[in-house]
Amino acid sequence: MKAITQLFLGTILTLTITSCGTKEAEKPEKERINSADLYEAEKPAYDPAAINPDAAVVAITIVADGNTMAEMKFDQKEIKVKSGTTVQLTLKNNSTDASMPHNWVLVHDGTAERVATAGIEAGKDKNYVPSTKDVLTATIMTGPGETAVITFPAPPAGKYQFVCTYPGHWSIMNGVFIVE
Ligand SMILES: [Cu+2]
Repeated sequence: MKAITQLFLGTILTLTITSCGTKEAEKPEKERINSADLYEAEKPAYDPAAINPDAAVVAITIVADGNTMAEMKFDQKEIKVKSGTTVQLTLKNNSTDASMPHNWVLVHDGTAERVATAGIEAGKDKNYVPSTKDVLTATIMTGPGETAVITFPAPPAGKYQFVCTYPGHWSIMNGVFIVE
């Protein structure tokens, strides 16, 4: 009798293991856990329009100066903001020379050159801002004496870059944007 019971239990155990083993494989493709899905879920796309009305607003003014390629510069090389805030960024183009249009483009760290190069291709109609995931947000292109204001939620904590994508400007007109 003991032997029969053991055999019986053994059979149940084997059946259970077998059915567990086949269940996962029988699941439709989309119900299975997929590492790529998890990666997407952990990294939602940044939405510059998703402003939290309760967030503190941080006003930042950045000035673009100079009337020649040798003189042109942003007056700041580094901007720091706290995560969870709303950033209201004002770009003031203080130049007086028609050859000095500037914009302010927030990009993922290490992509300033790539974005600016793609910006040339994007052309004047797109303010020299390419449509790529490298770009988080951007102002319009300002002419001499003009000002542009953009409001956007601080992206997730980390290091970013800002850059002017007017052709020929990126290597001088860039800086670091840190979200703490
Ligand atoms: Cu510029």
